[in-house]
Amino acid sequence: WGMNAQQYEANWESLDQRPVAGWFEDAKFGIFIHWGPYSVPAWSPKGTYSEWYQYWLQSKALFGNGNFKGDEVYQFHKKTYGDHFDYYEFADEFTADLYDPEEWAQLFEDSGAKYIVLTSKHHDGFTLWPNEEANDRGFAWNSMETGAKRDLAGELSNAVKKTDVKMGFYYSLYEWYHPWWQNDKERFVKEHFHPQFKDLVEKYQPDLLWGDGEWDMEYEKWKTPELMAWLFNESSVKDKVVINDRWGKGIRQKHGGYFTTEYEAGKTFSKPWEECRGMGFSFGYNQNEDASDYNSTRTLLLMLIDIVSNGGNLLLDIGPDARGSIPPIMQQRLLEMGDWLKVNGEAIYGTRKWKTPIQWSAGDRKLDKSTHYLGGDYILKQTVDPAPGKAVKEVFFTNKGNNLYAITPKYPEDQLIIKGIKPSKKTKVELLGYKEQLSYEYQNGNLVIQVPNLTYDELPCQHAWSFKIS
Ligand code: FUL
Repeated sequence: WGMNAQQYEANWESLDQRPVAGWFEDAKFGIFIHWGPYSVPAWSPKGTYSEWYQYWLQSKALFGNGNFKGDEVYQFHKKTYGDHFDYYEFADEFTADLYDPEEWAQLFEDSGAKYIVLTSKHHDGFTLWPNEEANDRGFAWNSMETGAKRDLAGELSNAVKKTDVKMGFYYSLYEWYHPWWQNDKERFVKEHFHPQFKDLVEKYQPDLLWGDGEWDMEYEKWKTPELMAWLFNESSVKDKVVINDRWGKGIRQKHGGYFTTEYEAGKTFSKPWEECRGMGFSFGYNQNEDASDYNSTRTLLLMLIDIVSNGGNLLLDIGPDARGSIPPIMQQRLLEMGDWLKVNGEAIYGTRKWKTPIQWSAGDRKLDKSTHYLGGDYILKQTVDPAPGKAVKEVFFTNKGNNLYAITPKYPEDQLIIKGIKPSKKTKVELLGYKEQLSYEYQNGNLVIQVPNLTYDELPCQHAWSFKIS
């Protein structure tokens, strides 16, 4: 994809011409990591984002208006840390003393994820790497000079680059309480945002940059077309870097690199795209979420399969704690997804959307509103547990070359019927992870596959099964 044969101009028309590197669309599964001073309290009301802790704390403290659940954070904060404990003091308790980047990298590999995206800086402005601009508030506000005293981002980048997993950084454009952001936006962009972003790029030469916090200001004022033209024409990653679509108000799902959705499963695009979400709801670690708030491995896998059959990637989030441990429930979900991908990865990685992404059963396909996208309910209702009269997604398809993969969320009893597929003389059918070829017939315009009757222990995997039709 010789993407750098050309110089890009500082406008979206030109920048949009640049193809998204093929590895991104092949990768399908990535891990998002939200980690920062908010990982110290690691608390917010259920159904909210714990990485927004400072915002809710301050809005209550400043305006006393009990903003969207803000009051609960304020009350929690007062009770736990007292009246005079400032959010900025969390930096010293963000110790990362159990942080082992090599161990994290091993977990990512074992999960089957092909890329990760770490919050280099969230909306609180704290950087996980030594950066000068982070301190232009007048005090140290980066991980190298506070609690952890380490280059957390750089260490992870080094560890991950020794593996086949690609390294990405999330980067928030705006910062809630940066004085220049509040009083002098031009100065914020010129003296803070642009040089800081360039420092991140040139220090770690990431494979992917995930902008965010863009929605409060137009791209012209952010001068992101200029910055992206620098990235594509001049930076050390100009030939490889992948970007998302959050680079100014109104840009999302219109311009940039690949398109992003956030708890919006069900949308699809012709451009490469990616759905991000937590395992429960929050992105940052939220100790208020219980085991029952976490989606099961099966639900998460069905989400992945659903998204992949629609041509997208899943960027699934984890929230390490302040000491640098990844909560075991998150590790377990990742490892179990990895077990499934070891058997079924062939039906996921490197595939593309097929002309028919999904085979539905008869019935009504509309979800009722209570089956929302925030939990995993929608996917369970669409696959294994439909309400009466509702259609169910019987088969998810993916395509790679001459192979069609049919992934079923239920292990078929005796037969799997694939509608409208005509085998040729050379057609072979296999079940991934099972040694023998499967026999099939062509009946009434459908491919009818004979499925071996296997016991629980004989099944090649759990949760979903992949039939390869070549
Ligand atoms: C959002 C942010 O506001 C959230 O905190 C989170 O980082 C998510 C991925 O993007 O827009």
